Amino acid sequence: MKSYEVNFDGLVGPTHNYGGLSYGNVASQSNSQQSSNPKEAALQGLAKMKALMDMGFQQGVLAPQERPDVAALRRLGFGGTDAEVIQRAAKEAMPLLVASCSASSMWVANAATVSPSADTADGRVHFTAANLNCKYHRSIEHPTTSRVLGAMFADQKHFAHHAALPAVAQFGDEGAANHTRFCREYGEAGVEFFVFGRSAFDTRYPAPQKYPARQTLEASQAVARLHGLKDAGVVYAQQNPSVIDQGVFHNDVIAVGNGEVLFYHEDAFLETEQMLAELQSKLAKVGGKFQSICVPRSAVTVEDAVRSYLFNSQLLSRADGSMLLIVPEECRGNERVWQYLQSLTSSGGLIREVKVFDLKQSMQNGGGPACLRLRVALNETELAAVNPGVIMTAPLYGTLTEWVNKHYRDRMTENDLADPQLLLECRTALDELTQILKLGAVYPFQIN
Ligand code: SUG
Repeated sequence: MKSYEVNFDGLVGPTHNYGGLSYGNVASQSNSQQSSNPKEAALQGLAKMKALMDMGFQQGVLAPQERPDVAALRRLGFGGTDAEVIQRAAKEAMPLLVASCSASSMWVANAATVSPSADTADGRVHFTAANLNCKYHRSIEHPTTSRVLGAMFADQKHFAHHAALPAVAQFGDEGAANHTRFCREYGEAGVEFFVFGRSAFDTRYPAPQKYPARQTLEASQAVARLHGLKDAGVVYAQQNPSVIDQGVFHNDVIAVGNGEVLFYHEDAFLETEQMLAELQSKLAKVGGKFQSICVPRSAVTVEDAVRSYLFNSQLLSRADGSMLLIVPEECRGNERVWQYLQSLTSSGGLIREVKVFDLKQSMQNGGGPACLRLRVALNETELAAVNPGVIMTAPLYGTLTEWVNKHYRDRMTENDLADPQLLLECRTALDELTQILKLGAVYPFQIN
């Protein structure tokens, strides 16, 4: 049976703004308080989805969340009508209003960890929504994420959904941003690679000194257990704490893998040789031939990687067996990175082509091409069981572009977030979106 890697991209929500909310994420911090353009952000994301679909890749779309999150503000003690809740928060605790307005759910690599059916004990595709416990504005995403994923992958014969892990830092889970899967064919058993930043319970593991390590070993192990993965098909590795301290807040900022290939920076991991040997031997047991491409620090520094998001690229398999790298425009803007990419594609290796996308609106908050997509490997039967409303087609692209142009503002600052009219605009837009994507009622304002 045929199998595919389907990329579900997060549609940028209408409140996209630069809140400076993510300590440890250099771009989020340095663009704090700048004016954003939600319309441009959403159109940039849609253009990437359309381009990948036009190249023949399977592409889907994942809906944004209800923001401002009035229910979250109510839980923090702001009362009155919805408009009063927003006005009070704006007056008394602006940072909380900003957090409740974040469009951060666009970075769907953090929405969940997904294990394909070929790896799991019950032969279903398993999803665990990420608790995103490290940042308040992200920790409020998972209940809606679970409802949206449930509406997209509803058929219980093929899909199993797990609630987010306990909401404490010891089980900090950032989803697929720290998870990669190696395999020969998407429909065959593979090796799932979990990268953690620290251990919550075992003091032998070092931890970063400056910035938080968002993902714990214990969270990764819990997800592997929930999904029914075999020990023989799992590899755990620790991220190098010193790169976390340089702004590598997720593993997907310093490494990306696909098929049998891992593309990574020399400084990405601790115990790299041991980790590569384990990946090689476990993949060999399921018939695969592991290959790694190490980018040396002499060619690209960690700082270059963080600025350009070279590794936050999408590594895609083409029909002829070669690979394509989807990178953000910032890679072309960095001389060393661009030079490296030229030499990589002309070296006769597996990665033959680089395609550049303008995702500046998302990049300014630390989200590149890979952050914007959740990968779900599906066989033909499973793909047919996905809610067809969320699969990208030329007509859906047209409808969503029109929808964005109709509902989105082209400028967003803190003052705009305090405007109660924005809440009404967003709810009107999202209500229409759930009809376009055939999701049913998934937002708090639709179900309460
Ligand atoms: O969690 N930025 C996100 C970026 C997530 C990128 N995802 C991956 N690497 N997979 C984060 O730090 C910034 C929001 C703000 O500052 O307004 C933010 O949440």
